[in-house]
Amino acid sequence: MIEKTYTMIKPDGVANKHIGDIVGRFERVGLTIERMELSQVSEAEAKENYAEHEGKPFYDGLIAYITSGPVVKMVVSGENAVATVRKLMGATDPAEAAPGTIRGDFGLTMDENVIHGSDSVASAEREIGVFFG
Ligand code: IDP
Ligand code: MG
Repeated sequence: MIEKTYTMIKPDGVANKHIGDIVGRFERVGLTIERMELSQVSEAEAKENYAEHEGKPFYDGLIAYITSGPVVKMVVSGENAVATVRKLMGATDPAEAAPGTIRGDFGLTMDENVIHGSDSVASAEREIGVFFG
């Protein structure tokens, strides 16, 4: 099914100059970049996006990290876009992420894991609303 997902290159991914490589991986499998914007995530957007993690021990650090520098926000579409982007991202913890995945290739720890991607079509719709209005 053709669907849209929300994905975001996190501040470490931008700072370490992986934008082109990551966008290239999406295009290589045939996904379409529908929207793309480099900008800073506000504290309000960060809290809305990560509401499910409020109260967890890593929550404050996560909000500080995601607002610490520019990110690249994207809407990506295609067949099974949500699952395909998650597959290309790899496991949440870069230490567990397979080589060849974005997190496996560009990350080292869970505190800076390079990229965000929606985990369902419903989350994608919500997150596109948060970040693109
Ligand atoms: P996901 O990004 O693979 O969907 P989630 O469990 O939804 O993973 O967690 C959201 C984000 O919160 C992760 O990408 C990561 O940046 C951060 N995070 C999750 N668990 C931890 C942790 O144990 N320590 C530090 N950061 C974490
Ligand atoms: Mg998640």
